[in-house]
Amino acid sequence: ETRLRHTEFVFPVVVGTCAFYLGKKATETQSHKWYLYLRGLNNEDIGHIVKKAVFNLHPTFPNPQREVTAPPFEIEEHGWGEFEVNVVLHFADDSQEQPIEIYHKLKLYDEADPNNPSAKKPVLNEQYEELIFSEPVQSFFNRVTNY
Ligand code: SLL
Repeated sequence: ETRLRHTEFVFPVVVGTCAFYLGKKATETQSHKWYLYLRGLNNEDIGHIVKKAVFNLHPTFPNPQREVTAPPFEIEEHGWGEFEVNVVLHFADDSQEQPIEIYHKLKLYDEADPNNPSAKKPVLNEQYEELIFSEPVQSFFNRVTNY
């Protein structure tokens, strides 16, 4: 299938984590509840472009490779420590694009106030990414730009 030369399609997304200290319910291994997600920049649908997100967690988690095959591309977990998450994105079949990898840090502590884990505020860490499809396949390009 034809690839469009000199053409680029850019799709902005956000990879994020949001963590909540469990306070009185905190235990040694589960001090926080957290969410990890991939979303469109303005919360728009991304399911027409991304078909699967694989979230590779720290090996201390049971079944650390978490696959989400439909939106919302999000997982919820409990844990005790910060680590770097590896996120692999798989694109719609008609894109004929290879998966890409993004690294993102799960933050549990607010560095402005590191000694106060009991702070009631959730700790948010979001990262802007641009998915860049250069010389995209024509049918994919037409489909996503007319979406
Ligand atoms: C380190 N950054 O370098 C840390 C690793 C791993 C956190 C943090 C597991 C939770 C569970 C969990 O929170 N791991 O046991 O279910 O040592």
